[in-house]
Amino acid sequence: MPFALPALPYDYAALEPTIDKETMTIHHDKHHNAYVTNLNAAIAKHPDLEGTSAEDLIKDLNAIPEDIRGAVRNNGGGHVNHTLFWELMTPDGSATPTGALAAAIDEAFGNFEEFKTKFNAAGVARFGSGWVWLVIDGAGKLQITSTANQDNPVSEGLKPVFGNDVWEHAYYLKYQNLRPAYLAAWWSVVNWDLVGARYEALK
Ligand code: MN3
Repeated sequence: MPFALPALPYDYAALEPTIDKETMTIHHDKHHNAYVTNLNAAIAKHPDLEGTSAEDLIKDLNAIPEDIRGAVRNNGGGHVNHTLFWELMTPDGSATPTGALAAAIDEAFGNFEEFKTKFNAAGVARFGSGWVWLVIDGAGKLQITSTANQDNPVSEGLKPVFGNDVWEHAYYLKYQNLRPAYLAAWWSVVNWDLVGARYEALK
């Protein structure tokens, strides 16, 4: 089995009250685990792909054999997206980005508050299930984008700096239908040290 469920880098209850323990447990142990199981099942049909990373698999989906392309898109994306998602949250992060990322956000969006407003609006506007992202585009500029289902911006040639999961499974137990309230609260658990370092590495 080439892919494995990574352990959460903190306790299931660590992000309370923003994200409750039960949501984290189901989200990680059931949803993410299912993406890993289904990705392994797909790759087992084409063992020549066993040495390829999940991110490389979804970077060029046209190169994936047609019989498993949909499964790799959904489950490879699900694995990559959630692996990043757990890492980019923390119970004890700083309140705002710093350094090069903070400067780039100010340049692209005016200031951090305006950036958050636009990011939250893109998350609300995503109809159905999906993700909202901060990405670096081909010109090296920051953009807010959103993807459907488990699609990841790398499939479009973009570099995701961080993203938020707006599937109902990410917030429904605590926030019910109030996706805007979840999006607004989520900023308090972002790991800006990791996200800032990721921006430096990707730009
Ligand atoms: Mn999810």
